Amino acid sequence: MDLRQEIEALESEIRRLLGEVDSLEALDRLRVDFLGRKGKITLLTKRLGSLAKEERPEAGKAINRLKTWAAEALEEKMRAVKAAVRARKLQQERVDVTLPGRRVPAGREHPITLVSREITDIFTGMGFDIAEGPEVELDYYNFEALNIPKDHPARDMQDTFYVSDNVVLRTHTSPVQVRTMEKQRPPVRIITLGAVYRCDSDVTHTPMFHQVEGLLVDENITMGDLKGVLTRFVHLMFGRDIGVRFRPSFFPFTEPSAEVDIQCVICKGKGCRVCAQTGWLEILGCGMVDPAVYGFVDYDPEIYSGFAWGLGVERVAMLKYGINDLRSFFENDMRFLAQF
Ligand code: 2NL
Repeated sequence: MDLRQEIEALESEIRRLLGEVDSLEALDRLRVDFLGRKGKITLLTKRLGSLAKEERPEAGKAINRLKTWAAEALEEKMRAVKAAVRARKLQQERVDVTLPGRRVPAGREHPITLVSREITDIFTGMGFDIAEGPEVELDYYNFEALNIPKDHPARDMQDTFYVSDNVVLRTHTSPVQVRTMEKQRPPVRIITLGAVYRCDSDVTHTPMFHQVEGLLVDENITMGDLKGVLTRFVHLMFGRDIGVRFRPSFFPFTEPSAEVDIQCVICKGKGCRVCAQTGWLEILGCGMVDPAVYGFVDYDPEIYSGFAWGLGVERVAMLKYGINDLRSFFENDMRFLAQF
């Protein structure tokens, strides 16, 4: 083949190969194959020597043209491949900015939190302060100072979680009231709320539950004040049209003692399964503070009198929202919790 034909053959080979190239790596191999030190075009130059003298300038020019053309063609192809690679990358990394974001599932307040707040808001609205105290409590504050005798069944290992001989998990929030009276002279108007613990677990009892208790001590406080405050509470909590009754009862720390019933919120007093056909639901216990309790906190029962009450938050929440299974409060199923 003469040089001219070879130049033409190389040119068409390069054109063909350039058409097939689709990566920068393949393009670089092409450059080495044709324009490298041992490339096909470079090798052509070495053949000039074998030509007749008068043919050399013309052939040299032709090889240089091929070289320049090939370099430019490669350069141009490189720009095209780079653009294609970039376009491919952009397509792959495409972000649809119009897609809606992923929602972070928001937490909700637990129904026990909501009902506790509703109850405390009612009493703080009447002028009661909130008092706090430990959940791990001395036997003295949990039982002794509340006039609960040593042989009382509540003190049994079966009913109380003992931490040691004289330390228990509080079985009610009353010890907080004793501690407050110890520190503070009357008038005392406080409520306490929080977790309490009883060694009891079945369908209607959980070992931990929540109480709200209240205490009011001042001069000239009577059972009439107790009835007024607690009736007002029931009306704000369950509605003004709800019937309320006070029924005699017994607690070691109050005398006299009573239980407060409200008209059944389900059947409005007609009698149903929830109220066991009585038309009434027990909602809290209360009474005039027993003078024996004043003895422990050094209040003079000749000067001061007062009343106290306690209620279970889970029970109030069940009545208020018509929940029939106590265990729903402790399962933390979002389908239940999200409804309040
Ligand atoms: C109930 C009954 C009650 C009290 C709690 C109390 C506290 C002191 C003195 C006297 Cl420091 N009493 N608290 C009084 C009566 C009833 O709770 O059934 N709770 C769920």
